[in-house]
Amino acid sequence: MIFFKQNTQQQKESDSNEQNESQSSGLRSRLKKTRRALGSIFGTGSKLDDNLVDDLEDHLIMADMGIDAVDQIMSELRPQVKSGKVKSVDELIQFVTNKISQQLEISEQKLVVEQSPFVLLLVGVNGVGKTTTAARLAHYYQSLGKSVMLAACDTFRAAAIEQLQSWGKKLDIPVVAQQHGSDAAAVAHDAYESAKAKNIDLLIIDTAGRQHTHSSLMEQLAKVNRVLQKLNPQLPHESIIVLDAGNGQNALSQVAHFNEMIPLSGMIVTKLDGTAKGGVVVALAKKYQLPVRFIGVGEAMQDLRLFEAKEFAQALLPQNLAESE
Ligand SMILES: Nc1nc2c(ncn2[C@@H]2O[C@H](COP(=O)(O)OP(=O)(O)OP(=O)(O)O)[C@@H](O)[C@H]2O)c(=O)[nH]1
Ligand SMILES: [Mg+2]
Repeated sequence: MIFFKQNTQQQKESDSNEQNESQSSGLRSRLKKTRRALGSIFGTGSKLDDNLVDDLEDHLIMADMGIDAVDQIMSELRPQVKSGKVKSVDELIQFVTNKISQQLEISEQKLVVEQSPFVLLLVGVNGVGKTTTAARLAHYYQSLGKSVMLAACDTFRAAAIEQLQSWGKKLDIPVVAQQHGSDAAAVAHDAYESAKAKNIDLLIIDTAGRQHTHSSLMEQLAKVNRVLQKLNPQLPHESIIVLDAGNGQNALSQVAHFNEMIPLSGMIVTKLDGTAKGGVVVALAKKYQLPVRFIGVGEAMQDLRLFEAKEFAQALLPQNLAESE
């Protein structure tokens, strides 16, 4: 049994529809690799029979949706097909889309940045998009009128500090940093003190990419967490694991490994534009029930988007036979 940090602010907000309206255009095109892979089973003139249902099951698994989620969908779908309640390919698509959406709903919880400074820690394995995500989050909250500060706690990889500083310059956001090789926990400490002194609303902490087998780096992460908690037991207010959708099922074990070191309160799934494994978001929601705070669907600043279950489910599957590509 895995226990996650409870974030008391995890209510859905009534304005989420409004925000999703502006971001929904384009999500379908960004998820087209996964949708094409799933849609490949629906050829022109394909009809609803046992073969098609079996094919669908295989393709949902290949999209990394995970056995548990797929089993649940199929166990509900098969009786509906048998009894004739689902009687066409289009109805099957609608049924499956709704089931996927229901499974994702638990993870549709918008991050509420309330306390000040609100401390958001980003963690994850190498190259998943943590630093880019830190910059995009900074930009997003800046555009909502929040003052933001970045903390360069990746003191491990060469040029990581400069990478964050360059984002800071572009966005006109202060970056707290020390030299390469310094103690990441000390940087986090200084950054929090500085954010407090400067009345910053949001402090985003970028950390080094690490594999769970790298015990000293994992221990360093636990230390960052401990040092923050000494400053204020509520810190960090949000600990987000950044996951590359292209890692498929491996993303699931990454969540478990990182959560052993620091209690996670949210996930961000990136690179959904570059993979046919977009179903992994469903597997993650099903297994961990953690909020998916944002999704990454491209390399541009605005390609970090709020996660909305229904919109995501509708983008994963062709929405009718005519549309299948
Ligand atoms: N296509 C695409 N690329 C992305 C997305 N998110 C991040 N990237 C790219 O992924 C690459 C790695 O991003 P970084 O932010 O440096 O990753 P990181 O996790 O900080 O890497 P380390 O610090 O080395 O562990 C960059 O080229 C980003 O532009 C996304 O949603 N889609
Ligand atoms: Mg980085």
